[in-house]
Amino acid sequence: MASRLKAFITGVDGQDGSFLAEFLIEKGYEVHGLVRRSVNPMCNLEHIKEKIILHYGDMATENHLSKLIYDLRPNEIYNLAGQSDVAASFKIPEYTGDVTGLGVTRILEAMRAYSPKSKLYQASSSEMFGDSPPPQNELSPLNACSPYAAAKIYAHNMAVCYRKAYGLFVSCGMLFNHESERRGLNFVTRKISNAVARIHLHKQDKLVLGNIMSRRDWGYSPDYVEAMWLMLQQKTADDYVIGTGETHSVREFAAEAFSHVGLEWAKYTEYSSPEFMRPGEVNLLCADASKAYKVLGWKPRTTFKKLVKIMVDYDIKQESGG
Ligand code: G4F
Repeated sequence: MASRLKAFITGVDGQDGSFLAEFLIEKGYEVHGLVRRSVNPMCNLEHIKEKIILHYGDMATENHLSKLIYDLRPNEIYNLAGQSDVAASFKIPEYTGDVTGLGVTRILEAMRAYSPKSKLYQASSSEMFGDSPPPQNELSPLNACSPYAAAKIYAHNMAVCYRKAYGLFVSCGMLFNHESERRGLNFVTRKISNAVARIHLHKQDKLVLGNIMSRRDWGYSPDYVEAMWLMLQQKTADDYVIGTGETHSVREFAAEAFSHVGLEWAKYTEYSSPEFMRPGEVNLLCADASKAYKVLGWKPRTTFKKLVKIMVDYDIKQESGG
């Protein structure tokens, strides 16, 4: 009998990690995940805790990561761990560089030494494009506007370098913003959906935001984890932009979320708050994902309107104690 494919996911307890774990369990994989001891990993994993094997570790410590990769020799590794909060990266640039940047080098070195047949998915990011003109594709220049973007560009370049130099199977997903009901409240979409739910339920008076004119290409995380998996099912490793090809401003996201509960966004929203403005900003992201559509046969399934509805409805249920 053929043995089950083994996957190892770093950052398994995050939004993408938990959706990816569900997806791979459904496909029959033996799923292992890396979590930090300091966090409670069960928030997003409670419903699959019997079906997943968790390992404590940290992207900042090489020995432990190497030993895990040596012991597991996974068929597929998904590197989703990192300090992913762009605003926070201006406050903790060194830590961001260590885990988001150097973290992948630790994985690549361990793969090279102990598990060269593993395939690696590296979570690259549309934030790397910075002020490159839209629509951005795999050939667009990488122009960092934040310490987070600089760390992601380093990680991306290392992934490409190990693919070329050592022939490792390393594919990079240049994913545009992807959100869900599992998104942290520190990201603008969930901050908005949660505030809208609380205002609707008379638990909060107003929503305070920073720059509402910046535009993002927002998709739904469960659609995007499928693209990650598809990248590792190809004959050769490569880089792919993943996004919807539609761009909306933060203001449009807020307007859509408030209108879903019959409220006028402008009555409840303050913006340009210095607390949430960034020293460096990416103004406009819009994906040209035609390569992924063609080569991977991937397409986003969830529209902007549906995404907003999913998130607001979830938060209303949560905030109502449901
Ligand atoms: O939701 P955000 O914090 O996401 P951001 O910075 O685009 O980064 C996300 O997407 C990247 C992919 O491009 C990932 F790599 C990254 O890890 C993360 O998932 O902010 C979106 C926009 C920004 O322009 C920000 O300035 O919303 C603006 N914004 C306005 N008010 C705010 C707020 N962002 C946050 N987090 N909080 C605010 O109050």
